[in-house]
Amino acid sequence: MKRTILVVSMLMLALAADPARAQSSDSASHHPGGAHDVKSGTGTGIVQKIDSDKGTVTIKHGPLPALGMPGMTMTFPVKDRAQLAGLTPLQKVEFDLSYDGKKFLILEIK
Ligand SMILES: [Cu+2]
Repeated sequence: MKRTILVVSMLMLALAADPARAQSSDSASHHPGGAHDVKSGTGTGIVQKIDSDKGTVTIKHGPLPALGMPGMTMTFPVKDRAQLAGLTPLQKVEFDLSYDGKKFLILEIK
């Protein structure tokens, strides 16, 4: 009798754990890299500094309401370092920015 209770409770634990695992792997396959959490927006600003070694650009940007950010100067990594090649300090730029909850990334800058 004791053994039956043990088996039943283990079975219930397994059933309780499984749907959560199935759900998270299902979500991962539909949204690779947690894409459903990524916010993005377009901004404009003035290039302050370009660091081609680090692959970053510092921009004095205007407000980015889509990302809840007021105007400020900040350094962004760019997705493709080749995009830094055409930039010069004090250049006015337009950029597409994404934010995955941890990190900002410039997808495109021109
Ligand atoms: Cu900012």
